[in-house]
Formats: sequence, C-alpha cells, structure tokens
Amino acid sequence: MKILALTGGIGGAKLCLGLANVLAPDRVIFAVNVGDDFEHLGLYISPDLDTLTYTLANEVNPETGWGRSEESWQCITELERFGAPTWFRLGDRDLALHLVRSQKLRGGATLSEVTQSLCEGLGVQHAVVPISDDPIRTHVDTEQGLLSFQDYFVRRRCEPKVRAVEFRQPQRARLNPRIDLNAIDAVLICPSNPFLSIDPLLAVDDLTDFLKMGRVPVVAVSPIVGNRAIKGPTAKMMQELDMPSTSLRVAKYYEEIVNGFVVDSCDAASKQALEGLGMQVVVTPTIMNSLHDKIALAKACCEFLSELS
Ligand code: FO1
Repeated sequence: MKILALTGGIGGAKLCLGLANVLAPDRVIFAVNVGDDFEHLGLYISPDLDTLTYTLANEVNPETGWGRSEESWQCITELERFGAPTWFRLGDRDLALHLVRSQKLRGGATLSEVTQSLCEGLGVQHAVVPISDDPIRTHVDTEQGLLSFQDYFVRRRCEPKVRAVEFRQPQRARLNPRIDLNAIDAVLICPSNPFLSIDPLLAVDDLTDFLKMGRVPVVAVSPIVGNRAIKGPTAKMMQELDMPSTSLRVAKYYEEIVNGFVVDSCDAASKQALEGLGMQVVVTPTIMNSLHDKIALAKACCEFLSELS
C-alpha cells in the first residue's frame, strides 16, 4: 500500500516521523504545505518543508518544533545591529539551508529539486515534496486587515481575530508531478491546522478532485484534542470562525473528503456523533511526545487505512 500523507506545521511533522519509522521510503510520500513560504532578507524561506526535513533528519529543535537543534544565533544578533528585521528567528545553521535553497532557486531549480537535494544533504531518504512547484501564498484576513501568513503567525503571534483565510496563486497551482495519484492507495491527513496547513493543499484542484472521487480511503487525524489544539492557533481560529473547537467540528469540516477519522481517547464520547457523519472512527492516543507515541499513532493510522481499503 502506498500512502500519500498531507502535512504542514509541527503536529503534522511529528506524525510523519512516526510514519517514516514504520514505512519504507517507497511506501509513503509526504506532500507538504508551501502556503507559509515567503521571501525574507533576500532568502526564500519554506518553513513547513524545513520543519519536516529537519524532523525526519532528527535535527529539529525539540523545544520549538521548527529550526535546527544545537543552533547558534550569531548572525541574527549582528542583523539586529544593522537594524535588519529579526522578528523571524533564523539561526546560523538554519541559514545555511536557506542560502543553498535561495541560490539554487535563482539558478532555475524547482522547489522540488532543491528540497530533494537538501534532504540528501541531511540524510533523509523519504520523499518530502512540496504539494506544488507553483507559488501558493496563504493570507489571513483579520480585524487588522489582510496579513501575509508569517506576519499573522509569527510577527503578530496569531493575535488578530481571523475572518477568513485565502490562498493567493498567480496561476492555478499544479499538483507536483512527483505525486503520481494513480500509484496512491490511501491518503492520510496529518494533525495539522485545517485552515493554515491543509486547506492550502486542497487549493490544488487535482488533489481535491482525487480525494472527492473516493477511489482510495482518506483518513484524517484530529488536530483538536478535548476542545483544544495541541499546538498553534487551530482552536482559537475555529472560535473566531464561529465553529466550536471540537474534533467533531473538524470532522464535519473534512466530511466531503474523508471516510475515516482518528480522535484521541479523551474524545471517545464523540465516536457515535462522528459515525453519524458517515465516517469510520478510530479512538486512540493522538498526543505525540515521544518517538514511541509517534510510531504508535502512525501504526494505528496505517492499520486503519488498510482496513478501509
Ligand atoms: N515560528 C515562530 O513562531 N517564530 C519564529 O521566529 C520562527 C522562525 C522560523 C524559522 C525557520 C523556520 O523553518 C520556521 C520558523 N518558524 C517560526 C515556524 C514557522 O512560522 C512555521 O510557518 C510555523 O511552524 C507554521 O507552520
């Protein structure tokens, strides 16, 4: 069985690490959100691709979930002295990756080609691919106006009240040709923010058409546990978008494209209501702290997908 894992952000990367420990490289492809990407200090930054690459390389900063472990901050300290922007924390080791990617992109390489070479440099064997090599840029419409993703997420720390999220695409982003949907037997939507990490992926028409066709089982793992997000603004955004911040509401949000839903043991009471949406449900621990947790959840998802096949 070949699984397409849809991921973005830190929660998604954790489950992908579990999957990479359970599945050989030819059994899974990680399709990553690029809506967070932006140009900064003359560098092309792709945070979700980097978060997943570092996580799979066991080089990610364990405290933050993004950036490098054993990092130093000499460059950004000097940037401060020049009055350059330092709100987006770029460590010295992380900068090497952004320099290489920016230089290769300027040389005409695609984001997929660059990501592959960075993965090789970090010893990552599994396929980490941007959902598209065409630009998709997430913008968040808030009470403080239309904000670019990193301005909303990092600079303003997700404080502005969200009215809507949109995905700017100069031309309709094409699905990455490295993702051969005919070879995909199952799809797993990782526990990422539905609005900021998964919706940018669903903005790629060929992917959404494929999911809606229902040819293969599609399982989503709830990013909400007991009415709150484990990390990030998911619960806050749901409330601001007039949705109850429950795993049931996330399932409803995905109901057109998923036929399986995984909720944490503490949300077992919602199993019946979830089945009422017409989807199969697995109740299992979904909070991932240790590698063991990530592997256990990955195994539960793989078993669920093969049962639905
Ligand atoms: N997230 C922050 O909240 N603050 C930062 O200063 C920050 C820097 C950063 C640098 C490189 C990188 O790859 C990611 C970084 N992130 C930071 C995370 C980034 O905002 C991602 O977009 C989020 O993880 C959401 O996916």
